[in-house]
Amino acid sequence: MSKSLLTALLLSGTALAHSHLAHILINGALYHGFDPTPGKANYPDRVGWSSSNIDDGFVSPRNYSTPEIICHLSGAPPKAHAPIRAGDRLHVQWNGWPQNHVGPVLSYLAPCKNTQDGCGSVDKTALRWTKIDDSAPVLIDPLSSDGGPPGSGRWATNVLIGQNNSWQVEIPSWVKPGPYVLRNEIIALHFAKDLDGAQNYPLCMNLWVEAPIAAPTRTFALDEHDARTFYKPTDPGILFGVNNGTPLSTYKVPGPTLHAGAKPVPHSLQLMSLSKSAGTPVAVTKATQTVKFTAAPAKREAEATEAPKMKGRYNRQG
Ligand SMILES: *[C@@H]1O[C@H](CO)[C@@H](O)[C@H](O)[C@H]1NC(C)=O
Ligand SMILES: *[C@@H]1O[C@H](CO)[C@@H](O)[C@H](O)[C@H]1NC(C)=O
Ligand SMILES: [Cu+2]
Repeated sequence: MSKSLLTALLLSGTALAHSHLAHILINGALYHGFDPTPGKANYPDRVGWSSSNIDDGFVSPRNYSTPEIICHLSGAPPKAHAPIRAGDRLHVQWNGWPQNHVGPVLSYLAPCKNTQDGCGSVDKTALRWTKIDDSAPVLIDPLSSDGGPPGSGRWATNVLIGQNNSWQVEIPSWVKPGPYVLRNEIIALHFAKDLDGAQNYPLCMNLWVEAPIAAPTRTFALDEHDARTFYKPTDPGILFGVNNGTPLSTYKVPGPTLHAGAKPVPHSLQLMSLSKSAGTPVAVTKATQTVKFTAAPAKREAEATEAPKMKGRYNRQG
């Protein structure tokens, strides 16, 4: 039996709460995410993708080349989209985050092309992504006042926790109007010194990008990365001894290169956003226009169909 398998077995009893997408906020308007825990009746007008990770868990490096890494385990899109102008910032609100789950926070954007309903029934394997945030640079804080081990520094996750577990993402002003999937991801590195020890938490949500707030000064083409090629289990930013005294300055954020036209919100400007109103999600018709989303009644889908199938599958380390 391998050492890491033994560790996994020893830790399997300690089911820690990890996280999911609680909601997103766009200029104070709140749109619902998705809660995969059994028995949750999710909002019918949610913009967060559904998944089958009923323990709020993660995707493992061994699944980096499978569809699971795209939008989490069995990820599937909702019909609704949150409208946002190009150049606007949105707040991704995670449902909590454990202090020890340190790592980078990443964001990717993919247009939904050749569809009749925007991203509402998009084939996730056809999505091609542009990295718009890699939460770099990692701040160096030798006193490690944020709960990390001595010398470990200050990770993007520490900043996220400090802002009520939320992260701000800017949609670049040159992004053309239309339907998009935003993929916000935390890679937790607390077990990443072992192969297959990193934990990826990708959250997907549907957006309807509208004309920019201000005309862009430059335009760019989007990148075309397949999420199944983002990471390899042996990448230096994936296989990384976070508690080994490895200097944080040597940490290399994994995945494709940040797009030259991306405008990540720096750590120092990350802040909380209070909900002022309920957002009005839209349904996309003909991929070029929208109507106000009118939701069917909520189904208790997790309870009815997911729970029995999932039983006993999630003996995983926190
Ligand atoms: C990995 O993928 C398999 C097959 O798709 C899935 O059953 C399993 O739950 C996944 N686990 C993790 C931790 O990624
Ligand atoms: C903090 O996050 C929770 C969800 O995790 C949310 O319900 C709450 O409104 C947030 N509080 C603030 C002040 O943003
Ligand atoms: Cu966890």
